[in-house]
Amino acid sequence: ATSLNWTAYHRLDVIYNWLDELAETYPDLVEVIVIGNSYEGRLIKGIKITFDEDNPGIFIEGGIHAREWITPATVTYLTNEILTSTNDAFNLIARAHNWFIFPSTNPDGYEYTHTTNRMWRKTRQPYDNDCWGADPNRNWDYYWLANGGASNNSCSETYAGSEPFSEVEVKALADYIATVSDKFYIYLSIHSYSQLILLPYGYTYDHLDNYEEAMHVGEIAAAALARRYGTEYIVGSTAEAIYVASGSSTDYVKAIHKTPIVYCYEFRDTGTYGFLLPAEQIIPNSLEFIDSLIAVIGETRNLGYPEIHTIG
Ligand code: 0X9
Ligand code: ZN
Repeated sequence: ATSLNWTAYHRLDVIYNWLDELAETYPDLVEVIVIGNSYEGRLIKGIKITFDEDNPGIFIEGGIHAREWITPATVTYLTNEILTSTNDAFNLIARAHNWFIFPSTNPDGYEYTHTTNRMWRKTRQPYDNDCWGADPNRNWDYYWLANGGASNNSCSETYAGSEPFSEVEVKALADYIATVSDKFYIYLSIHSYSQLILLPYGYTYDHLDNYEEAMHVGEIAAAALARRYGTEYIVGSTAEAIYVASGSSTDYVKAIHKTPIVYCYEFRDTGTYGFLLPAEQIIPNSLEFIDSLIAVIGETRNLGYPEIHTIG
């Protein structure tokens, strides 16, 4: 039997053991995917849920920033719903897709936030000046270190790394994505906090070719999210809505793999608790997120996806 709860935040081994249990419980659907090892030797583990080989896929990247604990928690909640929900409408949508789900893509950083420094963000590779880690959301090989959207100082919270893909966790994720990029049409990079749905690009103020369409889908998603509890998300192009961020996963996936639907979510809240979001909010955050995801899927389908890939 599988067991996890969403009334507390969990250590990495608890999450990983649960993924293993899912594969044992649902051997025909769930495959554990180990894409590599972290700098400190931990597995980078996710799952693929395959309902039908021909289904369009959705890729979900959680926990790239270590301290954003709500993201692995919510991503695992979604995973559980995909496999166990008794809601017929959600089941239909879930089973019409395949799912690539990585709840914790920065495992060294995540464990460090549990053992040593709750506010750690980066990876844990040692760099110069007695500083550790690069920002794994500034380390991707697309406009790396461009336009002031990252730092070349190893002590900075937004250190881009010594070169693109200097972080083994990021390289492993990018390499895995390359092997399956033709199997998914939605890529979501999950962060906290600020309650935002962000479109590429982050490295430039330039808009996507299909900016209007991507904004429209984002607005539909934010409206669906708000209908559950009134939680307000703002939708926008990353550089405009927050700040220039270069070398991020979403810019890379959009530009290199031409994935039609790419968003960065910034989950609850807007600063009352910030990264220290109480665990009582895991389930409400998850329920409203799932509402928004259903809306993204539905509206992209209305626009002719995944058959036609035109957002670029
Ligand atoms: O700065 C970041 O990496 C993200 N904000 S956070 O507070 N979670 O660190 C925003 C990244 C958004 N940009 C792109 N995904 N391009
Ligand atoms: Zn983040």
